[in-house]
Amino acid sequence: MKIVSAEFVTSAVKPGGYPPGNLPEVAFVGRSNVGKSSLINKLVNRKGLARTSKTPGRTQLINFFKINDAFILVDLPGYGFARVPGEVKEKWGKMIEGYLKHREPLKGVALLLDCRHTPTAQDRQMYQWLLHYGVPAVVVATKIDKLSNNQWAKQQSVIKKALPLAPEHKLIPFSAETGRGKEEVLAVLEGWVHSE
Ligand SMILES: Nc1nc2c(ncn2[C@@H]2O[C@H](COP(=O)(O)OP(=O)(O)OP(=O)(O)O)[C@@H](O)[C@H]2O)c(=O)[nH]1
Ligand SMILES: [Mg+2]
Repeated sequence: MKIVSAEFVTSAVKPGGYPPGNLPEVAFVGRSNVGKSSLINKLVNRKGLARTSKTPGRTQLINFFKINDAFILVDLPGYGFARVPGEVKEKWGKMIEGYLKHREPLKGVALLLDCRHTPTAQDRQMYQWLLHYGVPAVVVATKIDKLSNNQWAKQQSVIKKALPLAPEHKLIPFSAETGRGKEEVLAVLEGWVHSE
């Protein structure tokens, strides 16, 4: 798929703020700092489109980006960030779940995991939740530039076992630094946005 245009549409905390219309949407979920915003930027080749940061908790709202005037990529706030107060954490949880549960144009979700780490309880919960609701999903292992092929071969089994990964789901190694995995992720998204 060729990306010819990418533009920020809006930020929202609740359904009233989601963009109107019914362009198909694809959402990115995962722990804070896993690389959701970086992945979006790499997919669309626009470094500063989604704001990224070394500090976890950068994305605090649901951000919508329109691609090719044909579909929307949704950057969700990260979960599992220890340094936010309980109250805020709860608000974020509701924001993420509220979107995933009720968003009609949602066609699929990419769950991002850091390739170096064993999935956390929240990662597994998120994955099980997607399975339970039958949301089309793909699992993306981010920051793959940090592992050798050998290390990834081992770590891949750790991740598959921990989730545990269902046979219908792909696990795609990805790097926002090198672009590895970009075409594969785009192909999955293309399948979703063109499905009826
Ligand atoms: N080496 C490497 N670093 C990456 C990669 N992707 C993201 N990073 C770095 O990881 C940090 C977090 O990236 P973000 O894209 O802001 O992460 P996020 O998931 O959007 O974080 P929140 O908005 O806090 O939920 C930044 O310092 C990025 O430069 C990657 O593929 N390789
Ligand atoms: Mg972010």
